[in-house]
Amino acid sequence: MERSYIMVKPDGVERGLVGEIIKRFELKGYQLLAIQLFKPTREHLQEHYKDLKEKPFFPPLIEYMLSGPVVGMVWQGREMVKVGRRMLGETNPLNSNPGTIRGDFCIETGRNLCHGSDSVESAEREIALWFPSGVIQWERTKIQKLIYE
Ligand code: DAT
Ligand code: MG
Repeated sequence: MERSYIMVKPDGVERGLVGEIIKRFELKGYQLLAIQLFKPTREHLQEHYKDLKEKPFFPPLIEYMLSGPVVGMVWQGREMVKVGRRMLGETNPLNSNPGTIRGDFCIETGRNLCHGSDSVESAEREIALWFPSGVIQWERTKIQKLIYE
């Protein structure tokens, strides 16, 4: 089982899309391990996006991420990182297929609603950054056998 850090960005929170995004991961069969509304500091966001700090879009990205609260989540399941990103869609929402979150609900790269870890290593780094005291590792009983062989 893999874990991924999935985050609803300020536009998604303010537009009332938190429930819709949670619903998609729940209906897929993934398991929620942690969820919290955060008002992160600039330093925290710079750490989260540190791989992008040389990019020209880094300053506006940080301002956008500071524009309101975000909802950070940890989801767990088989191939969670790859499938989670497929469920989010492409970085540019105009390249995202209908049926994906970005494909269905947004238009601009700089307002693309959600974040998903891009590798297992970055997922574990991001989970430790946003949930430093750890997450609840709970076992599902009956439903686990209905979702996995
Ligand atoms: P993703 O969020 O799909 O993993 P990323 O990690 O490359 O994409 O970039 C993080 C965020 O930065 C992305 O969600 C939106 C913004 N961004 C990425 N590429 C951009 C670009 N070319 N122009 C403007 N913003 C960009
Ligand atoms: Mg990324």
